[in-house]
Amino acid sequence: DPYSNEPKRHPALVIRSQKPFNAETPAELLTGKLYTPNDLFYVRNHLPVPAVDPAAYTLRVEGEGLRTIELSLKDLRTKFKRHTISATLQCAGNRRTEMSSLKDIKGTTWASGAIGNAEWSGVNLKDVLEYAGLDDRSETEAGHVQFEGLDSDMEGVCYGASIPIEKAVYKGADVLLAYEMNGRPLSKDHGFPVRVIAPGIVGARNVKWLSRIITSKEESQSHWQQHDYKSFSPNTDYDTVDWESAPAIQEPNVTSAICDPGHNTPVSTCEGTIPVKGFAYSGGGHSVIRVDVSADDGKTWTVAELSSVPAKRSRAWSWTLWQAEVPIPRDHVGSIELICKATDNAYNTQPDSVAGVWNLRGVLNNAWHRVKVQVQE
Ligand code: MTE
Ligand code: MO
Repeated sequence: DPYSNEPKRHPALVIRSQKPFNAETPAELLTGKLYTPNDLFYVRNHLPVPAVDPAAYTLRVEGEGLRTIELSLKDLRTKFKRHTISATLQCAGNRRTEMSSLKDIKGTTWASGAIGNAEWSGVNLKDVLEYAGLDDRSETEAGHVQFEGLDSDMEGVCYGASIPIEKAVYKGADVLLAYEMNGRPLSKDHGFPVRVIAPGIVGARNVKWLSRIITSKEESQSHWQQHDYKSFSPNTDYDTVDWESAPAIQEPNVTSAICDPGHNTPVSTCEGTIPVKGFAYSGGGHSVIRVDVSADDGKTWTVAELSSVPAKRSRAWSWTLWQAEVPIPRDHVGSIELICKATDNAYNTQPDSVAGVWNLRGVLNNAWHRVKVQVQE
C-alpha cells in the first residue's frame, strides 16, 4: 500500500479525502491566532506521503548557470544562514465549494479553511542558488526555478512545480527552503524534512519533501504547472479548454472570508450588532488595507478592525485577521446574510458574485464571502 506511511492527524481537521489525504482547518479555529497551530494547518497532498530517512536525505541543485551540487540536511543547517519569515499558505482551490454549488467542478471540495499562516525557518533559496554558482548580474538564461518532491505516483512521476526566477533572486526575495514550521521541525504532512516556502505565491508552488531544484529556460512541465492551477473564462469547459492559453497561477488575488459566526449558526445580538471575525489575504506581498462587512446585502458596510504581523514594504506575506461589530436592522429575528470583502494596497478588491469568476478548475474564488446566520430573539 503506497499509503502505509501516512501520519496520525488531528481529529478536528475536516477531511475532504483520505487517499491522498486532504483536510482543512474548521473555520472557527482559523482566526483565534495570527499563527495557525501546526497540527490544525490544512493538508493538501496529491500523492502518498513519502518516507524520508533524514540521515540519507540529499537535495540536488542543478541547471542553467549552476554547477550541480548535493546538500545534506547538515549542509543546509551549517553552510547557510538561517532565515525566518511569517507567511500565509493558501490552496488556489480554497473556497471551491461556493463555485461547485453554482455548477459542478472536478476537484477537492474546500470551504474556506485551505489556508493558514505560520512562521517558517530555513535557508534562503537565493543563498543556495548563489552557492551553486548562480550569478544574478550575469545574463543567465534561466527563467524559472523548478522544484521536485519525493512523493510520486505508481509510474514514478513526482510532484513538481516552478516559480519565475525573479521571485527567487531579487533583493528582498524571501523564498525559503524551510525545515521548521512555528519553531518545530516540519511534520510529515507539511513536507519533512525540507519544503519550499515561496511567500506571496499560491500553495501549489510551495513544494513539499523537496528533492531537486532545477534552474531552466522553461517552467516546470509537470501536470500541476501545465494542466491544473490555471483559470479560464466561465464559459470555457473541459471540451473547449486550451491549457496553453492561460498562465500558471503564481500570485493569488485578494480574498477574505467570515470564519465566525459559522454557516447557519444561531447568534444573539448585543446592542443591535453581531460580532464577526475572519481572515483576509492577498498574494505577491500585497498588504490588506481594509475589510468591509455588511448585513444588508451590501447597501451599508462596517469597516473592520485589522490585525496582522508587521511586514516590510512590499513583503506582506502574512494574512490579516479582522473583526467587526456589524449593526443589524432593529428587532430583526431569523435568517440574515453577512458579507465581507477585502481591499489590498494596490486597491484590488473582490467581485460581488461567484458567477463572473467561475472557472472549470474552481480556483481563485475571491467573490464576496457570504454566511447566513440565524438571529435569535
Ligand atoms: N508538494 C508536494 N511534494 N506534493 C504535493 O501534493 N501540494 C501542493 C503544495 N506542495 C503538494 C506540494 C499544494 S496544491 C498546496 S496547496 C500546498 O503544498 C499545501 O501545503 P500544506 O499541505 O503544508 O498545507
Ligand atoms: Mo493547492
